[in-house]
Amino acid sequence: MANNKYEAQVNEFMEAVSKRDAQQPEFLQAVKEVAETVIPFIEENPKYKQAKILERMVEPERVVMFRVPWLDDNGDVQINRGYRIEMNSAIGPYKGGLRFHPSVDISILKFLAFEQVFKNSLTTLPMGGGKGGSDFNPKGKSDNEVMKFCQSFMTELCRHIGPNTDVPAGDIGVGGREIGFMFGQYKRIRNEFTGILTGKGREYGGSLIRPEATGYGAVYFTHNMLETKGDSLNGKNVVISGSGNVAQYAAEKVIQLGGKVLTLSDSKGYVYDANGIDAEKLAFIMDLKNVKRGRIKEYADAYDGVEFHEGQTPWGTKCDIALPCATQNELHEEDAKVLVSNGILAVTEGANMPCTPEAMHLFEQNKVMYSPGKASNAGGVAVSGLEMSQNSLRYSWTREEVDEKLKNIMKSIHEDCVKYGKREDGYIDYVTGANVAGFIKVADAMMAQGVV
Ligand code: NDP
Ligand code: 2IT
Repeated sequence: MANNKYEAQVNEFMEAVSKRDAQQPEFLQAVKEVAETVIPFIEENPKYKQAKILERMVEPERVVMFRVPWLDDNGDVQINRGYRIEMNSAIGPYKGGLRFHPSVDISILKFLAFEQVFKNSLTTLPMGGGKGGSDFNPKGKSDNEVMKFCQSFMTELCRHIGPNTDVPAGDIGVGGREIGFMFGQYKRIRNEFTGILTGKGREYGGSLIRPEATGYGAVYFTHNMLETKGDSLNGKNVVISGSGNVAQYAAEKVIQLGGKVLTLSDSKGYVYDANGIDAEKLAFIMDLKNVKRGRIKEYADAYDGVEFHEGQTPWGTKCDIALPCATQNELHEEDAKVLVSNGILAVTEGANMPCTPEAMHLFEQNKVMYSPGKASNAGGVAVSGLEMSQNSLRYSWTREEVDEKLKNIMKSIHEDCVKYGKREDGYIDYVTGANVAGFIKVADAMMAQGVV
């Protein structure tokens, strides 16, 4: 990961970014990880240095911030803040999710938008990078309140997006329900049925496999990683965090490939099922989370032998593979130490930046296979890209066709990581591989388009 030869250049670059964006810790964290791995490449390819490509990439092309007023079920006025960060459009329209969570601020969205630029570049599809959302908390809100909020949010957002401009999708707190409400409002205001969001329902332009894509993609990527050692997921003990969209479908694919899912979690704690969460139990969890909008604790209440560990994350569980699929900075150095001492083989990020830099370095030092989210969770946005293609074609591909394309894209991302990240001793530095491969495509497009 870090290449000490160019430490001075990295420090100088980070000082400049930190000065401008001092109040944005998550953004600085994401930039630093990229700077440490990409600056050595830039130093050895000075054309990118002269054109100040990385300096331009850390400056969003546009940041939109707006008021979102709405009426709750009591008739009281509520005010939230909405955002869209249009980070980079060198290789395609801005593309990336919307997050509705009380923690949402400029720092979190800029980190996500920055990561998205590299991730989208890796997918092989023509998508720039963006991210948006709101500090709105959907938890405990009625469907009517969520609809009111989504309509107000889209009333402003619709001025800034379009099928050739910016195409948002879901992220934390934004799933099929929210996308539907926002799509309806866009269509109503603009009188236009067009693919301005991805993750839509099947009946109105959504792609098959989009709900599954991030989780499935992360597991396909894990399979590709294990394959480099002649190994597979079959019989492996897998610890997953989160119990939302990404975690659920990661669990589904692990089960299908013969692995044993021991845990899932939410912000209140984790459940441990020593017998493994099988397909039938996962169906219960999907209904609990997606239909009843319940808490993961209720899984432990419903099944014998399942433990609920309140207020804890699942990383203390002995396992072969860890899939952090909840949120940023959810796996710390202490957790990494425990995983390593328990003999972990691979850590694949389903979430964006779930491992802290210290945890990441510990995995690297111990030669644990470790993949950053921008490589291993790119399946979601990749199928979003395929949804955009299908919308443009006014056509839809079958489940098998989309799944096959997803598998091929994850394989291609893995190959790119190996190409730019394999060391002389054979260790694959997926962080460097993903950052450098993602950088080159965007950088070359920016060079070709002049100083814009
Ligand atoms: P969901 O909203 O469906 O689920 C989020 C899950 O993470 C929930 O279980 C939630 O628990 C938990 N969680 C959220 N915030 C926290 C927190 N601060 N501390 C502990 N747990 C938390 O989101 P997704 O599954 O879509 O997203 C999960 C991660 O994957 C995010 O990092 C997202 O950026 C990333 N991602 C998502 C993609 C997608 O296509 N959806 C694509 C690529 C990456 P609780 O209910 O208690 O809040
Ligand atoms: O972080 C991500 O890649 C996403 N939330 C999905 C973005 C998308 O446009 O599908």
